[in-house]
Amino acid sequence: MKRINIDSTRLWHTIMEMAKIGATPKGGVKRLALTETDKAARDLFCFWAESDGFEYEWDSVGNIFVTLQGKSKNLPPVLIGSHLDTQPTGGKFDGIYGVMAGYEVIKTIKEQGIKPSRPITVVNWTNEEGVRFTPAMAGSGVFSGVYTEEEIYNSTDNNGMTFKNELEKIGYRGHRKSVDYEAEVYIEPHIEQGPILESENYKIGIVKGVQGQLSLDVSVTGFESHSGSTPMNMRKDALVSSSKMCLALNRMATEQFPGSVATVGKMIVHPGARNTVPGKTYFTIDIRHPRKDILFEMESKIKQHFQNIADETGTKVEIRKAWFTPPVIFNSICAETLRKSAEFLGYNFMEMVSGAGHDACMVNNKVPGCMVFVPCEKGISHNELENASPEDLATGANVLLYSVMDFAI
Ligand code: HGY
Ligand code: MN
Ligand code: MN
Repeated sequence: MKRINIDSTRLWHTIMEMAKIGATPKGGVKRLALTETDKAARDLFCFWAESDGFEYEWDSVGNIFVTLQGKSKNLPPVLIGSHLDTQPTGGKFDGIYGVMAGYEVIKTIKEQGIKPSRPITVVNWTNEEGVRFTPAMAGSGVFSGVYTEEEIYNSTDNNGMTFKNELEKIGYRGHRKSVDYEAEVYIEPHIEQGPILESENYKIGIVKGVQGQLSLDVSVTGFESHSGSTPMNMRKDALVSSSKMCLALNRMATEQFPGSVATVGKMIVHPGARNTVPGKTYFTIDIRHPRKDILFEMESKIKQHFQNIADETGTKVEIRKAWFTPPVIFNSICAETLRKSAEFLGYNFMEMVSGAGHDACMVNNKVPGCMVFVPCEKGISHNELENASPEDLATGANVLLYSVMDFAI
């Protein structure tokens, strides 16, 4: 077969066009799920699909599917995808690269006049980041049967707006039940979001699996009192108690559980007045580890430690599980196909496990699949400085192109 390539200039252009939607002054992107900026990115994706003559639709939780039809319309598609929603201080490439690389692949195949034997579909999953609505990976989770539509519809943001209403408001609540979609195989291209590929000079990461992720919500209740007239030994300071808990969590991850990571990413302090001792806090915990049993051991240690701290500080602590995604092992045949494509194209590659979570973790419950990583600058991600080179992005898209053709032609 004559060698074909994706159009790297066009791929870079589509990513930069998407990056204009929700662009931040520091060069990042803020596009939280189901906001007007998310709608604008969705509209642009559908406008491109319409202009380029692809079929497109969205399902009951707003996942958008863009399809290059095959000789047989009835065979389940080869599915490629990722997400267009971002972190509040997100970058141009996390998620967006996977959707645009998939789109560039179906454009290339169509331009080459190649008619695949089965459909090839590119998907934008709703609410992968889980910033505005929990849980994360909600759209892919409903598609895969991990979450029910009702669970996700009833999720609310900080202002009490429901996922369902916000989805309807932006016009992306489709009729077709997400869980009814089938696919033959799923491939998710993504930037690594870590430093390994770049530091070890590899162009391609064949992702064998993803570490497990446990998200907890913590509320600490003390007693509001006057910051000037309340003696230190009579205080029930919810923020001091929470700070001790944060430090205990950090020590747990750095000293007791090697290979784990733990983060308190968000904290709300009530009432948040300079001269009132805080009576209540709410904060989030995100812990990750390649082994499920270790995550559960960390969870029980957290409960013990936090209760001891609450007792010492005269406060009350409540801990609720927000979501749990077990460690994932991807499909070996799919990984082998990616490996063969990288070899055929002459790109050096390494096999790896992903530190970050992805929609592929959810999809893996229903459709065999794998991920292909490309390097990002200094491994920086979930940061407005996130960056990647047009060459590296094109390399990953070419590996995707040959892997997709292996499954679909
Ligand atoms: O949290 C994650 O790992 C993903 O980036 N949403
Ligand atoms: Mn992502
Ligand atoms: Mn992310």
